[in-house]
Amino acid sequence: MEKQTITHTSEFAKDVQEGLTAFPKYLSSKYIYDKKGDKLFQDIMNLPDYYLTNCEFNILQKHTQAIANYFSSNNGFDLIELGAGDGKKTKILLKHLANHQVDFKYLPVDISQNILDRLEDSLKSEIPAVDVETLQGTYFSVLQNLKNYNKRKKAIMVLGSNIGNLKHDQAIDFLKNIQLAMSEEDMLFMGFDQKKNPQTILDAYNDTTGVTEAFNKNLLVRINTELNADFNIDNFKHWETYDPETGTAKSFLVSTKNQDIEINDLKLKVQFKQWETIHTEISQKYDDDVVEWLAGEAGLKMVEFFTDENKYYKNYIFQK
Ligand code: AVI
Repeated sequence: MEKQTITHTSEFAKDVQEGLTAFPKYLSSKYIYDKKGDKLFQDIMNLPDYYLTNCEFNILQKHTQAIANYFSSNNGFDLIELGAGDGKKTKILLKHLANHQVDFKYLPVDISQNILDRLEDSLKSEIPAVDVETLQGTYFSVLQNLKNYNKRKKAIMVLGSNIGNLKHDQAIDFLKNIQLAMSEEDMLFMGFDQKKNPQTILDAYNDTTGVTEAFNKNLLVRINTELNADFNIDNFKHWETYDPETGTAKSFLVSTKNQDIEINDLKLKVQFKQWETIHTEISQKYDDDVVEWLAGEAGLKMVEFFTDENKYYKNYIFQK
């Protein structure tokens, strides 16, 4: 019987083909996040060296009342969180709002219905007073639909310095899309990891436990399982760089030997020379000037920020 040809037209297949036939090779970090990638990221957030999560947790804990004051309005408000995750940090705010009987609705947005279902279940048992409506989809499609939602104040929240995984031009587009969904009274509350001692940043992305390495290599694991490829992940090394001038941390996978990889579903053979790289992720670090510039380009102005005692991390409030 003739072997059946599977033609892959998925975005993942297309992007893998494009990135691994380019010079230098690259893959998008957005593909790290399947079920296993989500779990590895949860593990990263619990690493002592990955300071971002704790800093933001502390900021939310210390400034809950002030943040809540910015969000609140006489007719109540809708709290829209883009990339909700497990909600661990958001729950600090939700508990405070519920305890103070503030009139609000929580709308977590995520691409993964699985994550949203788990979040909704945990909220039902932990903070039953919160009115929740989950919204599954890409940020872009959900923002489009939210433009005229409810006609009352919107507080849009993006935690975790997720914007740092975008290059500046993409970050401006992202902010612009949010700005277009906002009206005059709405606010955007967003976390930005700050420039700091370069060693602290490198340590956050180079943990000795190997979790970040497994997270980065999950890209190759996905290509193996979803596109029928034969990457031997032991033949690649996780490598992190940080440029203190630009504030850009970069992740790579480095081929430790000459090797040929077959990606059967793409009918593609990819050759790697020894020490050749695949660039997989950027994690941008910021200062106030850069944040103000990005916001300005997107038609937003910074009205306030909150930080931790080391000034490692900042959550900014923006308005139109
Ligand atoms: C999700 N994102 C903000 C993380 C970061 O810090 O860039 C992803 C990550 N990559 C390696 N460790 C964590």
